[in-house]
Amino acid sequence: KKRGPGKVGIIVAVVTLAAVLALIIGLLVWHFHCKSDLKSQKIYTGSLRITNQVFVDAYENSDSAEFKELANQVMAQVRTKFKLICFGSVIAYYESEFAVPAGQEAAVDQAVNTSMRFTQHAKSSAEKIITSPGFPDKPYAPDSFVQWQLRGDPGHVLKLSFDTFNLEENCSNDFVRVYDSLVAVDKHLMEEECGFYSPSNPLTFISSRNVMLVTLVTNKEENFPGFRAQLACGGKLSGTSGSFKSPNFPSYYPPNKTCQWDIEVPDGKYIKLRFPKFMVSTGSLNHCSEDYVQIVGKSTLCGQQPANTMVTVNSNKMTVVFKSDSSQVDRGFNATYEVFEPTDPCPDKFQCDNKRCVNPSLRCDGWNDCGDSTDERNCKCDASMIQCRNGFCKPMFWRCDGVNDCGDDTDELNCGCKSGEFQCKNNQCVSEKLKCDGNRDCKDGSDEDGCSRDMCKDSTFMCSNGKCITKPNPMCDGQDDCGDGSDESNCNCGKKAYTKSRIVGGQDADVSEFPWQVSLHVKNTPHVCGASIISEQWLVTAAHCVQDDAKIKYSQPGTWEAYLGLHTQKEKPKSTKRLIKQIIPHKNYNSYTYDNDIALMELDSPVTFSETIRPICLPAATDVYPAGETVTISGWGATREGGGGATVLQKANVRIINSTVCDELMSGQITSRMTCAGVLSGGVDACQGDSGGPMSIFSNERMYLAGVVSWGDGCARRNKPGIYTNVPKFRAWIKEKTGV
Ligand code: 4AZ
Repeated sequence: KKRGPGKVGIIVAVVTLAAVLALIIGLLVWHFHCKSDLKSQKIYTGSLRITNQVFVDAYENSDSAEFKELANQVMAQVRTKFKLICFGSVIAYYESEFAVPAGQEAAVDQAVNTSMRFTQHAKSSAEKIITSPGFPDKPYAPDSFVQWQLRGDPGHVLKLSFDTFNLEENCSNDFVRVYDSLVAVDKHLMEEECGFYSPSNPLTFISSRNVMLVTLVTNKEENFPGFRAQLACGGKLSGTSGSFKSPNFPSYYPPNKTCQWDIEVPDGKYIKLRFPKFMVSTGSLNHCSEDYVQIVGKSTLCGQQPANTMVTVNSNKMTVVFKSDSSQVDRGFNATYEVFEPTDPCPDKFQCDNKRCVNPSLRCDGWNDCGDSTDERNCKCDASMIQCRNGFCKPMFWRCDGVNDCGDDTDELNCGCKSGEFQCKNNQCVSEKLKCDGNRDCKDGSDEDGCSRDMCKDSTFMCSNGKCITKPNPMCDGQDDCGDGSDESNCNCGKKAYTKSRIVGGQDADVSEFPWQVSLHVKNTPHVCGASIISEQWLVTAAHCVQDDAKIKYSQPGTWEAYLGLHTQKEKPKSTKRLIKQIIPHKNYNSYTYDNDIALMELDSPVTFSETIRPICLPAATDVYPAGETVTISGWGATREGGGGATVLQKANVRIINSTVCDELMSGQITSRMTCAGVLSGGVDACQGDSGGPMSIFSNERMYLAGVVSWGDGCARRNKPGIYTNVPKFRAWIKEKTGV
């Protein structure tokens, strides 16, 4: 007989059922309600404008009393309603953090630990630089989040330039974001960037207000060097002395930059501003309307200024504004300021007549440090200096170099000549080989006095076949006096179209004054190098002009176009253009020492000589140029070191410098294949872009190619002559390669 469940059994079953039901309901409630409440953490950021408030620096610090007071006011406003009065406002940025999901605390901990925050206020005079952590010594860290909050003064905008930017290529791995805001609000995202940007084309951002946020996010994979960025320049300077410089100095400043420095020194003092280096592009117009430094109310400077250019103001305040436009840039400047007492403008210094102050040790050192030579007047010279009669002291190694350095010839008196040299009656030294060669190599012609040559005695010309011609001026008179044509050969060369008779320190050449001058361009680009016409189809240039670099195959004839008969670069379309058929660099050219810096270019078709296109004469292999001889350099190169090229062909006269003296000045780098020429006190020289062009010497009513512009230590620096390839040394090589 089956027994039914007892009373107790029923109660147990009901309770169990109720418990199970409660559990299920509980689980369902937890699942659908409580569980869905455990949201992942979210941080909301945003901003709101607080009107009718003026920003004070203390608001940057959330612990400050000012911040707390404003925050309380805002909370009160938000609770009631917004008041919209729009003059003077403060923008408040906020972040709201929400709960972290259970079980994910560790991950959040890690995220928080690897994140960093930086705050910069672009206020002081120094340029603000931000770099990715570890830059430049090591790559940025993996799995990191870094942010930089950048602030400027109220009313200013921020300009941030990344001069180095090298992140992983894939932006979904590592990236930098730049926000036009202090918080990472998508609406204000200016750009997300990854990969590489060349320093010559830096990433630049300009904010619309005085704040900016930069974030760097990286993941586990591959870490790259990172970035460096700079905030804009300028600021307020005070104290009794200080310094500032143009952005990136001594590297090139960026285009479109304006910086302002406001200097204020103690009351009652005046300010003296000094520019140890000053190179600000004058652009094509050559006046200070493009890039400049303005000392407000006093003067505006541009171009290349002499070292230590000074400006003083008779006030304890000075404002200096630097401005660059969108064209050509240069290296900029560094500047120092100091106070001076109105009653003593040159404390512990020598005061020049032009009001400059120079170190007393610079007095009577042979250099014009004042700019007006007053530091070199009335000097008592020590043993290492030449005592000039006119009271100047000059370095001893300038003695007897053929150059009148004293200005009154004292340094060139009583000079004995070296072995292999002949002393002219005027004390000049010329090579022994030049004696009795038929040319007046001494300025007084004394090298031709008393010559008793058996051959061609009393003759006017010696032919290549040895015949002596006695008729006056047999050369190039249209008659073959020699019988071998040597008196009529090469009659087109070296003649200027004008009978009257950028280079640094030069002047515009006359039209057709240098009809052998060629402008070499890499196709469709501006002038690169100079060259000289030596025949209808051949040019001489420098070997260093035709060396390949990473970007351009300068050694390939197809790279080049030659412009002949050109006066200004603007006339390029009107001038005679030739392509190049063949380039022959000297096989012993040494790119480290610039030895044998000469090359030949064959034109694709011959040119017809004219008033504007003519060859220069080639010198004889035996020609030697005595120190002190005047030579002419020409070219469209830079008109100052680091500056831009000239538009109109420039010319300048310089003088041959004794090779031994030159070798000393150039630290032993001069070979016998080089000739030095210049003005040792500085200011006149060939420069970048003149390379390959001619150094011409006037002799026998013609111009001869004495040298090819080759190299130098900067341009127009004192005691740093220009170095030229010694063309006579290559006469036979030119004949061998071209037949000319
Ligand atoms: C140049 O860079 C260069 N001062 C040419 C000549 C000189 C200097 C530099 C001589 O092509």
